[in-house]
Amino acid sequence: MTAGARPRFALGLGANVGDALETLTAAVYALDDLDGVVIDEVSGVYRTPPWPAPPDPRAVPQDDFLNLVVTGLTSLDPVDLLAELQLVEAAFGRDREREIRWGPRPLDIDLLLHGDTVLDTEALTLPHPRITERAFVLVPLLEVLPGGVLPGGQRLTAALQALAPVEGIELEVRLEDVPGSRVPRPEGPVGPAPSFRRPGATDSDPR
Ligand code: A4P
Ligand code: MG
Repeated sequence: MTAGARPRFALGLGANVGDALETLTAAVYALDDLDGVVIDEVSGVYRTPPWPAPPDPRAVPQDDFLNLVVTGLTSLDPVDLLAELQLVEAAFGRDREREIRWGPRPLDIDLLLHGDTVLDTEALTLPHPRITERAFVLVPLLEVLPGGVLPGGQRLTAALQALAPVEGIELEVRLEDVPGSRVPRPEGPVGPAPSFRRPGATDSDPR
């Protein structure tokens, strides 16, 4: 398959249990390591208040999340890619049996977009059905897809404007040297957590 034939995907990553920054950093490496997946853009890491927020009765009391969005190219079809994403979630400690919906989790990976695919099955809906309701997705997504338009024609900027005023979403850090990070960044380099060591890396492995 030629590079041009591979669709572009976008993933939303969120974490609010354990060392969320370390998890998100390691998860970007883990995703790029998947067969048939190359990460080419990584947004900043944003600190975001849990969604839904009070007074919404569905709100769950929990810590703030860290969120980021990555894009990349894949030779996997959407269903196979989702299966790989769920394996990565599990590898970072996510246990669907024990968690509550929209509650705390060590790592959540949502498949936001897979090329222009539109799908509505029990296992997979594309585009992700709640993109336009969530500033914690739209803010980092617009960073990596400026001018982005959803299959169906809705502009991401219009979706974000519809949520205004957007409050409490703060840029926490930009990951440097992960797959897809762009250098130099205008804000200057800010590294991942000093304790982070890529699983399986050796001293001779520069990545
Ligand atoms: N599924 C269908 N379509 C998709 C898709 N496009 N991507 C199915 C991923 N999964 C998809 O998802 C439930 C099922 O949806 C999956 O088994 C899959 O077959 P899940 O990730 O197991 O459950 P969930 O995460 O509790 O539900 P949901 O609705 O996906 O919620 P989110 O969007 O993942 O919400 N607040 C902030 N600030 N930041 C966050 O990151 N995250 C959540 C979780 C809630 N609040 C948050 C954050
Ligand atoms: Mg999810």
